[in-house]
Amino acid sequence: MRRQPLLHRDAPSLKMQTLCLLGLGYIGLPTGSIFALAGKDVIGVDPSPRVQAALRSGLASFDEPELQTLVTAAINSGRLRVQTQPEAADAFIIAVPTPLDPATNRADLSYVERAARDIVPFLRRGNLVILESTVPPGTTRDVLAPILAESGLVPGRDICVAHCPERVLPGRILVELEQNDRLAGGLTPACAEAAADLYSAFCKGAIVRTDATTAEMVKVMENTFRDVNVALANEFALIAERIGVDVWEAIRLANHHPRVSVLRPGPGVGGHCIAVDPWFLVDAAPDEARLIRTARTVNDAMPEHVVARLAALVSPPAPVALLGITYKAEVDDVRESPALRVAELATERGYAVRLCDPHVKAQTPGLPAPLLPIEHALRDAEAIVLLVDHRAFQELDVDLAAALVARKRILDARNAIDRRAWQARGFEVSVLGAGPSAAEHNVAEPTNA
Ligand code: SAJ
Repeated sequence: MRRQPLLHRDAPSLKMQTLCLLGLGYIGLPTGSIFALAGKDVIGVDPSPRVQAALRSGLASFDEPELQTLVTAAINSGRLRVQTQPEAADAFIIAVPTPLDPATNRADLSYVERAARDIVPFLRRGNLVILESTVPPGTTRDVLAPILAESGLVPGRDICVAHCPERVLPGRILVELEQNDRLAGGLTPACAEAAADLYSAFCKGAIVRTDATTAEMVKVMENTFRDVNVALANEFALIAERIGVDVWEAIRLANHHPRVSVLRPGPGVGGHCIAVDPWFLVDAAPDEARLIRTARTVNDAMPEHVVARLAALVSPPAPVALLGITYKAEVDDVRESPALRVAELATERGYAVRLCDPHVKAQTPGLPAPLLPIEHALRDAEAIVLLVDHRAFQELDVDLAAALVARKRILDARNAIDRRAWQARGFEVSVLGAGPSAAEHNVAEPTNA
């Protein structure tokens, strides 16, 4: 049930018609498009020439189910305009990246600070400013609000300021944008109310009001919860390998318990959120965040473990086919991808790495080897490593693979293939989290990551 509005005497107008949205990336573009189709006039701002060029030709700048249809409809409605600089609006939404500074493991807030400074000249009394980017707790109050105050307007009195974190799952962004519950974390209760009012334009989930710092903490806690749980699954996999149990069977049985739900082990945790956000809590309270830091370390060590399992199968400079480089299945995103890290490590160790990922564009920068069609990747390979459970790989023609490779060995880091089907075609099948295959029997220490 919606709570009664907590209106302040000097609350700004709740009628927000024109929105200026800074950052047209994974969150900004779908959010801007959905607001446009909900009848708002949206000015989408992004300095990237690549994003500008794509959107000027009516194309979504990344792959996501139904996104192209939504963007086309938004542009055709005339309510989504794309430009490089902000302009005056009723509400401003900041959806820019907050990457990790690799030197310090601290949040790099420079994009948020720049976006805030860019809108200062356009701020008017009664405006609403929303930060959607995931940030360390306290950022809206201690970093964003002071910059906005440079306009001479007082945040929380003359303008509303709120943190409304996105919580959508890549691969399901459009469904979850509309259906998920939303947090409206205001600098004041009136700010929370103004933000909640704006999102009610399209959000069908509950819109839960709170303060900005709590909203920031909640968002980072959610992703940390997932990271720690994946780390536990990964640790179970390492233990299972050590003691000769098949972790996948063990997890299946454990999950029969009504209060147990173990996640899936894999080659590590990637993406721009879950591999990053837990560090915001470690930074906020280094002495207390012991489990969180350890979980990050466990997950970050998984690519090295996969390469150790590969080394037990075949030595460099053997040609190896690495299937999948995205951070998870059915996306085109390689940011912080553990599969990409496996490819880098295997290349460093001297393997002739053949990369294949049908979701990734050939011109993607930073790949350690060129992307190949599946037949080229498999031809004469001495081992296959399945790193991402894309449907295309789960449905791979095993006869074709058997005919192309030089040695029939496959390491499945996602437990995604039908083991029996591959074994029936003569493959030695090794699975992450399960004991070594016959092909690895000459190796004394299968888990020495
Ligand atoms: N992973 C595993 N085993 C699992 C689940 C995930 O190894 O059982 C790995 C994936 O392969 C991937 C990584 O974890 O490398 C993260 O994938 P994900 O699907 O768990 O999450 P993201 O990063 O795509 O999206 C997350 C979501 N957060 C939560 O589920 C708590 C999403 O709701 C957030 O909006 C998003 O982060 C974000 O933008 O913060």
